Amino acid sequence: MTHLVSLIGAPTDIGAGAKGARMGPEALRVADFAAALQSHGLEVEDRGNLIGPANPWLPPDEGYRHLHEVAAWNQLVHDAVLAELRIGRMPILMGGDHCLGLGSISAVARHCREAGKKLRVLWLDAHADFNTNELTPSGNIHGMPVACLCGYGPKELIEIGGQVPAVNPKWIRQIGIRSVDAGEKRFVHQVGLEVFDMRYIDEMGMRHTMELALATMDDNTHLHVSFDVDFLDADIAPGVGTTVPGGPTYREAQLCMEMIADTGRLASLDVMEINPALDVRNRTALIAVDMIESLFGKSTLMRR
Ligand code: HAR
Ligand code: MN
Ligand code: MN
Ligand code: MN
Repeated sequence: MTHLVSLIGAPTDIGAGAKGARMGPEALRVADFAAALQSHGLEVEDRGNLIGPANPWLPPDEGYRHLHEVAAWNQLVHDAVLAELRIGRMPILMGGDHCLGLGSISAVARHCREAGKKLRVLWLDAHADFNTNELTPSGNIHGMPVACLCGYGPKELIEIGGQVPAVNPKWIRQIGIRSVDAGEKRFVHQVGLEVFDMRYIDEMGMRHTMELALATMDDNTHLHVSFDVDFLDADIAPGVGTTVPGGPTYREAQLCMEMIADTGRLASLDVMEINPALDVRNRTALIAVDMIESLFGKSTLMRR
């Protein structure tokens, strides 16, 4: 929608089960993320990194690890993302673990309310991230942001965007899902989340999947993409804390990104969970940059 892009670094793994996603923003910079975006006609400002609490690496307390620190980081992300949207720029959040999708999307939802826009969220992930403190097997809050956005979670997380729930589950489409905990699965069904899991993609193909995921948007839709890099098959993106085999191939993921680009509606983006400590020669940041280039129209030689 706009060609003005702002990069926001959120160097933390406060919600994750492995340390290292705190280095994600720097890995993207080393992979020349800004220059790649500029090569597609975007004007890019790197706002630098947010500065939040350190990771104390504690066990769960009442089903949450680091709840207060997670809330503090999400508040910082919320404020930074909202500030960019209010000046008409497209925020790109460089994570950091995926618990920060909560702050980012809470801000996007608030902006949509203010601007009278409809919101569509594409959640590209191996995981549904729909746990609560009672359902979670780990206490890691990066497994909970979608539930929090839908109003299921602790007060200090669900209220960040100023309205509960921040997001109606009907606005969300999840794509690439292949690892969901047992209780989480029941809850996803109960709430009626629209999930295009790997079985669906295997049977119906990425093209049909994306046609459905992108259907019923219009000129007034703000499209947010929350890209958890573990969405990609672990063979092409090893540098994430929770790899799950059997994800989209390079070509399937490219098609997914290209079809999003073709809508012309992308208005905000999260790039999450890159963990350089687990990576090989920055491969995962490089492939993320490659995918995001397609999200901004790189591969589109011919328009239908
Ligand atoms: N479902 C697991 C849990 O809640 C794994 C969490 C998700 N990991 C992520 N987020 N990388 O997508 O502990
Ligand atoms: Mn706007
Ligand atoms: Mn995730
Ligand atoms: Mn994930």
